[in-house]
Amino acid sequence: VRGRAGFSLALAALLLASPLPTASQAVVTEKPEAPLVYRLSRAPSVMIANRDEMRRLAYLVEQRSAARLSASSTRDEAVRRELYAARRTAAFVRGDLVDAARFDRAATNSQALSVATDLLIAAARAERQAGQQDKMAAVRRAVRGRLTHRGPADRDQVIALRRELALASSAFRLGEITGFADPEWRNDPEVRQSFAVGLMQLWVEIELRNRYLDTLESELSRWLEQHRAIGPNIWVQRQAPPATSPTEPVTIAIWDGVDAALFAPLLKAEPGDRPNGKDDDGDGFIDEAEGLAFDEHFKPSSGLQMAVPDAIASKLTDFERYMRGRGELAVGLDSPDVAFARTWRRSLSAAEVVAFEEAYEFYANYSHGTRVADVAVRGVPQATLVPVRMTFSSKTPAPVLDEAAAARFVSMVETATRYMRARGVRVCNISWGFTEDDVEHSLRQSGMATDGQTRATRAKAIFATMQSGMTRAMAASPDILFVVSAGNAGQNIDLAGDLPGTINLANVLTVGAAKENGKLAGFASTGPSVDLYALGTSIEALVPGGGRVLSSGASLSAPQVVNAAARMLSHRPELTTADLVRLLLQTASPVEGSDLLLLDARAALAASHRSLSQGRKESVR
Ligand SMILES: [Ca+2]
Ligand SMILES: [Ca+2]
Repeated sequence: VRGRAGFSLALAALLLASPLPTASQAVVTEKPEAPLVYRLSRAPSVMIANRDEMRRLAYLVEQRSAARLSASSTRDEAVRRELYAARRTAAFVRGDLVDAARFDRAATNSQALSVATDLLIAAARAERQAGQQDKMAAVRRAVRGRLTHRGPADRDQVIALRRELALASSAFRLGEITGFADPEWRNDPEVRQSFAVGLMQLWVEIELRNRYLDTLESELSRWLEQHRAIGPNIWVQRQAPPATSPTEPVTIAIWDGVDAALFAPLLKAEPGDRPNGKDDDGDGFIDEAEGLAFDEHFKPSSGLQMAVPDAIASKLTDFERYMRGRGELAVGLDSPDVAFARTWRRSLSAAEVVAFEEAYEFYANYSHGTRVADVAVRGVPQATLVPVRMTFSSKTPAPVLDEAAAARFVSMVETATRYMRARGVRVCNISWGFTEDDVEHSLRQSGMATDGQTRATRAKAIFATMQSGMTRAMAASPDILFVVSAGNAGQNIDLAGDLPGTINLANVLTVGAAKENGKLAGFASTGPSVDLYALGTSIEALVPGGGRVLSSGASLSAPQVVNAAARMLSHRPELTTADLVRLLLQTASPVEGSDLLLLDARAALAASHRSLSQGRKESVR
């Protein structure tokens, strides 16, 4: 179970960067097919050093992906794009630049090549054709030439590629392979397509792209200098204005850890149960004075924020700065924090990667709820904040999601929702989630079931237990609107079976991430269960200690819907959950060139003022 603030852990680095989607919401839901698997005879770290082995893998991936693409005519758009993206990566490994270009177009559904593919092909061709002396000069000319064809519409791609290059290092990648991919392979040499593609992608990065690193990075920076204009931000006019009349109290739950000191005025301690690990007042909640807490095993715990391990404590400010640098890179900035992130990342040896990744993952999780809460409570002076701490593990392997963990999860969810009902919570933010695949992955990582079929069967049952338990708990809480983030895996959550994003109850809204211009964010997950979209890119938010960072992810889209609902309730506390859902959805609207249903907090608030006189009768739940 992971938070969703746009960070990635370990193997996420091995998962294919999602192809740039042009389509919006996928609507075709089809029966998931058996995953493509590959039996790797050697460890990933051995394979990556062997060109022939990698080529063999590339031919196999090409063959199977092509077969799958031709086997079915109606296909989920995201799945189709992913298969073409796999063929594109395999083509690079096979050394076929013509195929790489062809599959890139199919993967992005566009006549123009993606910037990353375009520049890599141009650089590789220029190097091949150049004489012995001036290879890099020829590469630079070719790259610059290609970039002259790019305009404002390509700005996001240029920024994304530049960010990737700024943090790129072959040593870091090799550290990820030995530290994360090898152990995974030792647990089961039969790996998924995403793993195989990830491995090929790292090969392309290390063997092909990184030789042009400095040239590519400086040319992209140069281009950005010449294209400073930022596109329209549609969210400004959708923002709810500051309250002009007195507001009513409203209680909001953040199902995550928060920095209590930062939100002290919004936390209301209830008497009776001090933090001592015991249920002093016998109400079934332990240490619940200001909020409830659960550890990474879903067991009751104490403290609104997870404890910082000693090894990380001295580095918290560095990781905050690193995160800030990454956030600034994501908007195309150059700054001292960007330089800090770049230098730190590139200075790491392969042996240091696992510790670094786990520590940064810890920081991302540790700061997650504080960022989410900050977005949720802005401009709601009468908010009471009820934190229910989740603890996301940053260790590899994370605690296993087996049958016992599923039972604890269900118990946690029951206790947490009962607590929220007891505290009078009206809106609850859930910026986390997981899929059946995550359960399968957890069993695999823990070496719990080595046989693939057994593992899949167990994962299905474990996931079903968690899903039905959570559905039950939410259904029993009709006065609470649960706002769930759709996630950042760039997948159709209905095909992936995401929990709790695909729980379709009347009091659950699932929110996906859109960009400043109102189009789908590149990482955004979609699917029929996604009810609406809100801004999910480059949002400035508080981190523990009071600093601010820019970060992206559907984790920060969900609290904007929470905020809108809280603003509505702070004017009209008598609105029911059904009223909130109806008004939020009725007022949400696409912008031109998009068919996403986009949150319009201003319109929703205005409609909630109007709705009372006419809306009372129809809003009976
Ligand atoms: Ca108690
Ligand atoms: Ca106690």
